[in-house]
Amino acid sequence: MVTNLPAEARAKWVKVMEAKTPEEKIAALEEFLKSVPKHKGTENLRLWASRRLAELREEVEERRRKKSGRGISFFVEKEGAAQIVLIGLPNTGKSSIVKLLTGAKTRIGEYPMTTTKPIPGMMKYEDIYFQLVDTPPIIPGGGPWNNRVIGLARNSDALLIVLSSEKDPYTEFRIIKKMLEEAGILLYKPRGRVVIEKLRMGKTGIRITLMGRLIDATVDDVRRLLESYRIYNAHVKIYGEVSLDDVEQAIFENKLYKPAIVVINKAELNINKAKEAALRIHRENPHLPVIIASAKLGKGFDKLGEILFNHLEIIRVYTKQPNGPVADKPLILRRGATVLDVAKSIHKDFVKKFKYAKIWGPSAKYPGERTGLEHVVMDGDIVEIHISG
Ligand SMILES: Nc1nc2c(ncn2[C@@H]2O[C@H](COP(=O)(O)OP(=O)(O)O)[C@@H](O)[C@H]2O)c(=O)[nH]1
Ligand SMILES: [Mg+2]
Repeated sequence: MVTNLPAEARAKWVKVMEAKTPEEKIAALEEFLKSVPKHKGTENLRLWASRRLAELREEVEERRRKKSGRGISFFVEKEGAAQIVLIGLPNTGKSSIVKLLTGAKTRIGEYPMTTTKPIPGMMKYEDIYFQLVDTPPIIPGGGPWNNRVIGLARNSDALLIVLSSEKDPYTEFRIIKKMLEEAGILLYKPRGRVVIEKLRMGKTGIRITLMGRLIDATVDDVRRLLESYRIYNAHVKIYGEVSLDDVEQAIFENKLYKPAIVVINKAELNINKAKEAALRIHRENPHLPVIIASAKLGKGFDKLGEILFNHLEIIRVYTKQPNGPVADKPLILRRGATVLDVAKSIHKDFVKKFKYAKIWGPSAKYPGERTGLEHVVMDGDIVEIHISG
């Protein structure tokens, strides 16, 4: 980035950070934008700030709509193991896919823009459900729902990017990827990550925790950079490989990684085009699963549940009370979770009173293995926690 922002602009940014309500944030951001000099070095920052402004204005508008009870709310309560938001251009088959996989009553249109609000439905996978959310279309060059669909994407657990083989699936993918990136949503895990937690209370100074490494700067450089933005109390966490630019970027926005799966729909209309696009997208984004499918024929979605499950990096753990039956509904945890996470999700007191756990299943060395809180659990484990008192 290297924005070389003048002191005035940096001071204005402090006001943005301190703003509490969306209205205050909007006012502060407007002031900030005015103070940012217009040159190549600040181009991305200005673009980002304008977009953030647009999103905040939508948020305020949305709240007003909700209060008045009129208009359409875009908020969708999460249900099931994960919320998966569909995203795509008009007429690509998003509504057809949600209807096919969940039975949700969402309208399918011969003409574009039939969907005007998000509609959720539940898709079964083994013993869990994924919540699929149908959405209005993204329209290149600006559509009435673009910002709000991006907002839904930001809050989701994963995305299903829906492309149509009818026209040009590869170009559609590029458009959506670019739009998400401009909103700070990444489809791949970045090589490094910076988290800046601003501390309000007390004079703690700047604490820097290196879980990874700074590639072009020292810890003191980071401290000086933050101080130039008048950030004096913060905890900075550095994961993976991080440059000073990444740190400056993180002062403004935290980039967000969203797992995504690409669905090339309407494949029966032009199977060669679908395959070509799949290859190209896969070559350029080797981490992204790509599915070739047809909602019309109901084909290509057999493996979607399994792919989602793996790509989301979640696991199922079944709890049981000593001498009790195994819960039939699993806890959903992140891969790498430990007995501590299991205990926490049962009850906060379970961590304090913890004595030991007994484990059956993939992570147990033998059935009923006794472990401590640090034991890493795996998909399919049965965990019995013993507490004192
Ligand atoms: N040929 C074909 N048409 C489809 C397929 N999926 C959806 N459609 C049709 O494409 C049109 C738009 O579908 P819809 O689900 O409303 O798309 P949305 O705008 O992305 O929600 C409708 O006429 C659907 O019947 C498919 O796999 N193949
Ligand atoms: Mg639709």
